[in-house]
Amino acid sequence: MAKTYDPQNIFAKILRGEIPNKTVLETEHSLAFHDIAPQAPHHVLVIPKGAYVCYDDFALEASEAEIVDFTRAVGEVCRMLGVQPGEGGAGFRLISNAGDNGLQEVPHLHVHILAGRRLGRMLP
Ligand code: DGP
Repeated sequence: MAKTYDPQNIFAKILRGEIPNKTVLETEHSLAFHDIAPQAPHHVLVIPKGAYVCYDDFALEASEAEIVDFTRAVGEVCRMLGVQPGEGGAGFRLISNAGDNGLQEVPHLHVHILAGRRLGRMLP
C-alpha cells in the first residue's frame, strides 16, 4: 500500500522553493543541501525530488531513472566533499532514518551524508 505523503513537510517546501536551503548539488531528480543542524563537519542531506516518504516506497515506486539519479547524487556529493575513501578522503557515513523506530523527523526520503570527523560506532 502506498504511504501517505504529506506535501506540507519541510523538504517538500524546500523543493517548492518556499524555504531557503544551501544547495550542494541539484540534478534532474535529486537535491542535496546542507543540514540545518550539522552533526559533523560535513553534514549534507540528499533527497529525491519525487514524493517519497522513505526507502520503502522509493524502492517500490520510483522509476529506474530516479533511483539511479539519487544513488549517483549521493556518490557525487561525497566526491565533491572530498571524503571518498582511498582517494585522499577519510570516508563517510550514510544514514536514512525511517518511521517511528528510526526516529525519522521529516517524512520525505533523505540520506544523511556525515563526514569530516571520526564517527562513533553505531552498531553493536
Ligand atoms: P531525520 O531525523 O532523519 O528525519 O532528519 C531530519 C534532518 O533535517 C535533521 O538532521 C535536521 C534537518 N532539517 C530539519 N529542518 C530543516 C530545514 O528547514 N532545513 C535544512 N536544511 N535541514 C533541516
